[in-house]
Amino acid sequence: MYDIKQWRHIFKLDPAKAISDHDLDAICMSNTDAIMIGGTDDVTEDNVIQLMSRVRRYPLPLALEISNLESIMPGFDFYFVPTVLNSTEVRFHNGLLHRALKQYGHMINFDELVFEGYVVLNPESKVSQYTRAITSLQTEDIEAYAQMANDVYHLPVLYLEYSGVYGNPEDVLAAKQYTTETQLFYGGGINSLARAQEMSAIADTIIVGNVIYEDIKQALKTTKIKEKAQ
Ligand code: 1GP
Repeated sequence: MYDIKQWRHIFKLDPAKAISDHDLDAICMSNTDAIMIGGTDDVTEDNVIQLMSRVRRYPLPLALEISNLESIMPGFDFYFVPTVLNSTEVRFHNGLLHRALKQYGHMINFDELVFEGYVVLNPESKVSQYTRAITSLQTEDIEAYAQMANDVYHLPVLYLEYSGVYGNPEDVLAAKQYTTETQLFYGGGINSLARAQEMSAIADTIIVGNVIYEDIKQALKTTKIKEKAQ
């Protein structure tokens, strides 16, 4: 069985975006640790199943990050269930989870489920608008969320989600001081090896998304963070 604690690099594929077989092959044959499928808009059963079946040909862990109940399906190694800690709406804390458990609770293998605390930090991002997150956070706020995840909720993962912009390394470092047990994910604006190196020196795991669709060569270079460690 795969151990997510060992993952240092994840490519996140958006099922609503087109990717050629050539680019998908390069991503899946790269040195990444895992592929995560997830997005905010237009995530459907149809486009998730299409992408899953294309990625499944490759021998690497595959996770679905749940964005809505309609696109949940069997066949993934892991299911990441976000709880948006700075959302103003209960449904993004536990409301959708409650609905999912009511509907599918009897058939869930909880060993495959990873409850993921999210702190959404880019006010311009779709995820921030969709979840009505309070993004005007000071370093102290981020530290408190990290403490909440690590010491109160005992979440396996805390995800600092800057989606679309590069975050502030000092804030990531502040969160890292508090996540002694919880695995710290960082995602947002990683579009070069230099940025990948900077954030992976702080966070436990980096998530690389948009650049896959914007500059595949730079995307692939971000996996070089793993070469030094090996
Ligand atoms: C998005 O955190 C991921 O959910 C990655 O962010 O798309 O900005 O790389 P980018």
